[in-house]
Amino acid sequence: EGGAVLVPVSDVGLGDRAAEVLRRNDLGSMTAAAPRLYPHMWSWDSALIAVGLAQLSVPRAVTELRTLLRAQWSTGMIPHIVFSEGDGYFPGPERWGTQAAAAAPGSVRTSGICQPPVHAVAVRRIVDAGRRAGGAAREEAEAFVRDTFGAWLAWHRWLATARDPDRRGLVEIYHGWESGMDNSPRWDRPYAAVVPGAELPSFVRTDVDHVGDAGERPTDAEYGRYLWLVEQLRRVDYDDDAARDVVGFRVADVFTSAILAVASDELAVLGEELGAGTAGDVAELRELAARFRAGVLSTVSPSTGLARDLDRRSGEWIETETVAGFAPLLCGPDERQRELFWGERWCGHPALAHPLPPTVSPSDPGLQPRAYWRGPVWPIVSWLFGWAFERQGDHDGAGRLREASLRQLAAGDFGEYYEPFTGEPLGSLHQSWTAAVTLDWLA
Ligand code: 9WN
Repeated sequence: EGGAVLVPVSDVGLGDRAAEVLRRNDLGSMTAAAPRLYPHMWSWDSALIAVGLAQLSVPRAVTELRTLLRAQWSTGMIPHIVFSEGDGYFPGPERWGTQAAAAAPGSVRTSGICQPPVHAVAVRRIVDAGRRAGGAAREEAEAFVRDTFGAWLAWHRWLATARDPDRRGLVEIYHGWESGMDNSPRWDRPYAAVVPGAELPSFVRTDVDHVGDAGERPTDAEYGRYLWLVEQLRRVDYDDDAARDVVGFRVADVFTSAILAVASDELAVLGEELGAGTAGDVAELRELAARFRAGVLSTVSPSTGLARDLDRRSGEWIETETVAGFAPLLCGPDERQRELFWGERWCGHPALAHPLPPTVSPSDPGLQPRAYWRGPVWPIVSWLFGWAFERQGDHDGAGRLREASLRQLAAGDFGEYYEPFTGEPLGSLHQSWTAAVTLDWLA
């Protein structure tokens, strides 16, 4: 897998170190996203963690996703956080107050918003790992797909209805956290219109206690807006229809839409292969894949060649050039985007420590190299593109991302994100999904 790239000798042991990170962050039936900063299960993290776990133990990877599905709402939504018993993270379950939501599960505490639907990608990886191992691992992986196909389908359906009511082929998000790229400059314009009310209950942040420098995290002003949106959603008990009318942030997110497109294709193939779901379900998933791919392509800016988000409240395109602009390349081959991706404005920029996609173009003077989603390189983003390239038969592109990523990760810190020009790990260290994608790259 990943092309014929040799791992440097100095990297011997990297896989063992990555496995150790996952073991230490293992809470039993879920994996904490990070040891201190994120002591709970996050939705898109758990999928990527399962990709790594599949290399170590297929049953443990299955357990991870079964735990996540136990938190699924009756609407089909998979919540972005499933809370463990651990504390120290803000906002915790009390602040979310989802127990009042009619659709929330009774037995598990969750947040009330979602994250990108990368899960079917992980399910595919688990099946492939199970088949390679054979025997009981194969049986367990395949049984898992048959058992849970309906739940994943419900999740995709919910995104395609509640979050795309006009059937544009674009998923709407109600919070920057839903994009997984919390403070990306993509969201600056829509967030400028979010003005916390005086009624916003006071709060004390904990995240800044767990990173080297508060400058690597969002600002207090940003947190005020994040909490205000939670407050607005909580007041309507997270009801989908009411939320659409009251929430101060409504953006059609191209990156999430691209993930829904490609994940729907993956799920359709799994359904067909394993005889899970009906022929109608599979056809529906194929339609979703086509609709969301078309939606993503409809946003491409003729001048920059990058996909754009659409602010549904103001009706304006968001022109900010971020890595999310490569959404078309994530959900299908795209020659123009491929050239841009490897070109001087992005991975080919001479000042980069490694030829990997930073969250903002290095040619953009607004890039902030240490600030979270405003410039650093996120290994999971590199992994997603590498996975997509491999899937498209672009083994060269996938191999280049793998090789550069393994060099970036060689010191074994498993940073949450990396400074693009120096290669320094930033944010939380021993981040689970960083360790997990390392294991996949090494497999
Ligand atoms: C809010 C867990 C999560 C990731 C997100 C990342 C960060 C949370 C936070 O951590 O978000 O959901 O508290 O900053 O932005 O992508 O899933 O690793």
